[in-house]
Amino acid sequence: MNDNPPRRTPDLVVRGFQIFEGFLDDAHQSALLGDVRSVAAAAPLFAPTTSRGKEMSVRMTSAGRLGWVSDAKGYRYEATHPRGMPWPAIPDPVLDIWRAVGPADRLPDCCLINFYDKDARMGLHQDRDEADFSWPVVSVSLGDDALFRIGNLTRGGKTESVWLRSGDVVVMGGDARLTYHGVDRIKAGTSMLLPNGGRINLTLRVVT
Ligand SMILES: O=C(O)CCC(=O)C(=O)O
Ligand SMILES: [Mn+2]
Repeated sequence: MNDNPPRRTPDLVVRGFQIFEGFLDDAHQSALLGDVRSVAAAAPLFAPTTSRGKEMSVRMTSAGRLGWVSDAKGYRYEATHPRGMPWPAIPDPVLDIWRAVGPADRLPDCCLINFYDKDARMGLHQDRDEADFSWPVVSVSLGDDALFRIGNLTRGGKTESVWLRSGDVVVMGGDARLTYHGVDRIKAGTSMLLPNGGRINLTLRVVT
């Protein structure tokens, strides 16, 4: 990110989700991957379970004051990793993305890091574990392409899908803050960023 990033307009708006295609160039993606690896070295990826005990296919960890966890007690934010360590700070280059596309008056409390292998997916859901939905969610894609599905403000109804590619940034805010969304599949071999393939998604959120 340069010192004074120009405020871009989104390349695509789908049901209120603003999509900035190729927001991060290759050098920024590689640098960000290094930052994500440092976070995962301090706070290892874990496989969350749903409250019904089913293991999710996506592995996760977080950076920031609060991290998102899910287990038998349900979905929530916690100040520590399931193994007890504090979450590492959100790397500054990640905050720069929020500074470029997000609101200026507050920084995110949480950077959730999702790792998808070629078979992982994420079912349609709303992001609703935060206290104030007036703050947007900013999402960053790294690695293999993902088929991202966008639904409605309530479950059901017609959906639209877009491919998210490495370096794309999505802002989910305003009237679309509670729109259902999910990841249907990962297309293996579409990016060279991760040597063993797969996809990393970062989601930045104001939690409290
Ligand atoms: O992986 C993505 O693009 C979306 C992730 C997501 O919706 C979430 O973590 O809540
Ligand atoms: Mn989500």
